[in-house]
Amino acid sequence: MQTDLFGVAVPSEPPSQQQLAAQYRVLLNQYNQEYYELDAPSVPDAEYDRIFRALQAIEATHPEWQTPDSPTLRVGGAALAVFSQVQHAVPMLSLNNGFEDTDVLAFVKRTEEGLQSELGQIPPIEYAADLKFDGLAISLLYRDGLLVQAATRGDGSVGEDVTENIRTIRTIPLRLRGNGIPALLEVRGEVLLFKEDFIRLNNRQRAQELKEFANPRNAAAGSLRQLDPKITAQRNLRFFAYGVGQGDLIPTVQSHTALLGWYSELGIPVCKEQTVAHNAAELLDFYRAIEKTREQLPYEIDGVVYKVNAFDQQRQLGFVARAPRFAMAHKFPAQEQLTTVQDIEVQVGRTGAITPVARLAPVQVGGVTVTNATLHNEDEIRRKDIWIGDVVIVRRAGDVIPEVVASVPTQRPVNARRFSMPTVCPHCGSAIIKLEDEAIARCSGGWITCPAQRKGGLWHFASRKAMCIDGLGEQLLDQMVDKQLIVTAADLYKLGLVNLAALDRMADKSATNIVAAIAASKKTTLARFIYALGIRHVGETTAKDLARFFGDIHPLMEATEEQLLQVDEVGPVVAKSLLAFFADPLNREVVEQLLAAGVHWPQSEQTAEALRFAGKTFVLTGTLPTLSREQAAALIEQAGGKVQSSVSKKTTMVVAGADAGSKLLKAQELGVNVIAEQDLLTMLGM
Ligand code: 5U1
Repeated sequence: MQTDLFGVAVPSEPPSQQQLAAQYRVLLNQYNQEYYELDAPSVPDAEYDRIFRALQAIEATHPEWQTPDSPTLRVGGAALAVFSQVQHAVPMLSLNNGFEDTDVLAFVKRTEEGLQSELGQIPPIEYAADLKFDGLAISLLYRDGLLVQAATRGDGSVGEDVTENIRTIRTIPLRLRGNGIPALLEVRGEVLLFKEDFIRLNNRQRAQELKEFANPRNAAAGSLRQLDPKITAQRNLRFFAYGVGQGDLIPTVQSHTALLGWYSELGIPVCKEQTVAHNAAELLDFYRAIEKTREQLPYEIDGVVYKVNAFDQQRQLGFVARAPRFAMAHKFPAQEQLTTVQDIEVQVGRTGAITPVARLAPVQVGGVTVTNATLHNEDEIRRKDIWIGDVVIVRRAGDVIPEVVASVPTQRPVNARRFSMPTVCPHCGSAIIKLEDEAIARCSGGWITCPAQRKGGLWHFASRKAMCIDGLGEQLLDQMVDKQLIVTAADLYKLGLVNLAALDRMADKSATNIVAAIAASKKTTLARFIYALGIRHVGETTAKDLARFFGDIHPLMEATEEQLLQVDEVGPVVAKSLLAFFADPLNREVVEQLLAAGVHWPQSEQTAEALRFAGKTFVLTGTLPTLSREQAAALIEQAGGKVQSSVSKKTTMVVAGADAGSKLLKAQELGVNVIAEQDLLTMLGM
C-alpha cells in the first residue's frame, strides 16, 4: 500500500486492465517455469487455466495489448495453407555415427591427430558428452531476446518455418530471461515427445479411431509438421538445446558445456544428463552408464553424442562433408527393424488369456535375435492392420517382450492373409470366449482342464518373485505336467528324487538341487505366497498390501467384499477376483495342501503403526554395495515402507548406490533425502 506525505496509508488504485494483463503474463510464465523446469508447481492446473482464460479475455477485447511473448500464443493461431521455407544462415549439420567401441577409439585418435602441434604434441582435450535424442532437429531464432522464427532442419540448408507450432511448446521461452541477452541468437536442439505423452496421444488417437503413431519420434515429427498449430498445442512437445547456429555469444562462453550453462540461465531447456570426459575410456563409461539407465529416462534416445568441448579446438578441427570432425554420435543398437510375419499363433496364459504371437523371420534387434513378438489381442491386430505375410516394424526396448509396432501395407505380398482367432483352445479344445467388455479372449477350460493354464500357473508359482524355486524352469515344469507328475502347486512338495530322475536330461545332482530348492521355498512370506497363488489382478504390490492388512492366509480366505475394499490397492475388480478365487473349493483345497506340506511364513505381530517405515516411500537406484535391489526392497517392506520405481516430491528417501543415474539427479533437484545402503541398515537397526 502507498503512503501520503505524512506516512498515512492511501488505498492504491486497482490495476488497469492493461496492467492486469501484464501481471497475468508474469504469473503464467512463473507457473510454467515451476511446472516444467523446477518440477514444483505452486498452484493447481485449474488456477493456471483460470488466469490463462482471464488473460485471453483481456487480449480478446484489446488485441493490440497482446505482446509477442504472451503465453496465450501457446494455444496456436490460425492454420497455415503451407509452410514457408527458411534458408539456414549456418547449415544444420548431421553427426557422423559410430556403433562400436572401436569407432570411439578412432574418433579420439582422429581428434588428437587433428589437434596435435607441428612438433607432434597433443594438447589437453576435453570432451563434452550428452544424449542423442530421438526427435526432430530444430533451429530457434531469438532477436533481442524474443523468439522470432523457428525452422526444421529440412535438408540442412533449407527448412520449413514452424514458428507458430514451436510457440505452442511450453518449455520453449518466447522471451529469453536474465541479463546479457544477445541481439541475435540461433539456438539449435531437438523437439521430442516424452514417452508418457506419446502413450496418451496414441490412446486419444485410438479413441478417435485415428491412426496411431509408430513411435515417439514419428509422433513428434507429425505433431510439429502440422499446418494447424492448435493440434500441435495439444501434444505437449518438449525441447532440449544442444548447439548454436548464428549469433553473438557472451565472452565467457568458449565451450559446449559453457554454452549449455548459459542457455540454462536464459531459460532455454537443456538436458541434465551430460558429462565431460578426457579420453575414450571415460566416453565409453558414459555410454554404458546411459545405456543402463536409458529405459528409465522419460524420453527416447538412440545413443549419446561426444563433442570436443572447447570452441577453438572445434574450429581447428572443422568439418568433413556435412558433418563436424569435432563430434560423433555413438548409437545404441537399433531397437526397431523390419521383418516379415511368417505366422500368427496363440498362446494361452495362466488365467486362460489368449495372446496372439507373431512368428517372425529371425531379425537382429538391439543386439538380440528376435523370432517372436506379442500382438497383445485381436483388436490390436485389426488396429495395426497386421496380416500373415506382412512386412512389419518390430521393436525391442530393454527387457520387455518384443512387439510389432506397425505393418508396412505398401509391401504386402499378394498371398498375405488375415488372422482369425481360433474358436477352441489349441491345448485343451475348450471353447475360446470373449466377454463383451474385455479386449482379451480366454480359454474357458480352467486350470484343471487346460494344461497350458496349469503350466502357466505353476511357472508363476515357482517364479523368482513368488515362491522363488531355483532351477525349476519353464521347460522342466512343462515336462512334469506332460508326464503327469504334478497337477497343482501342492504336488511339487510331494516330489522326490525318484520322480525327478524320470525326467529327460535330469542328472542326479540337478534333481537333488531341485528337491532342496522346493524344500527351501516352504519358508516364505505371506505376501509372496498370496502372489504365488496367481489370482487374477493380484500383482506383487496388491499381495503385499493384502498380507499387511490380513496378517495371515485364513482371514484373507474368509474376507468379505467390504473388508477387501478397505485394503489399499484393492478396488471392486480385484475384490471380486479374490472372492471368486477363494469361493472355488479346488483353490481352497490347494491352499490347505500347501500349508499341510509345510509352507509357512513368519507370523507378524507388528501393526502398521508400530513399523519403522510405515507411511514412508523409498526409491532404490544404482548398485548397492552389499544388498541386491530385491533384498533392500524386502527389508524396507518388512519395516512397513513402500518401494517405488520413480522419484517424486512425495518420495521419503532415495537409497543410492554406485552408478546411480537420473533418479539420483531427480532426487537432488527435488530436494529428496538421499541415503547410502549403510544409512538404511542403520535405520533398520542392523
Ligand atoms: N546431443 C546432441 N544431439 N545432437 C545432434 N548434440 C548434437 N549436436 C548435433 C546434432 C545434429 O549437431 C552438432 C553439430 C550441433
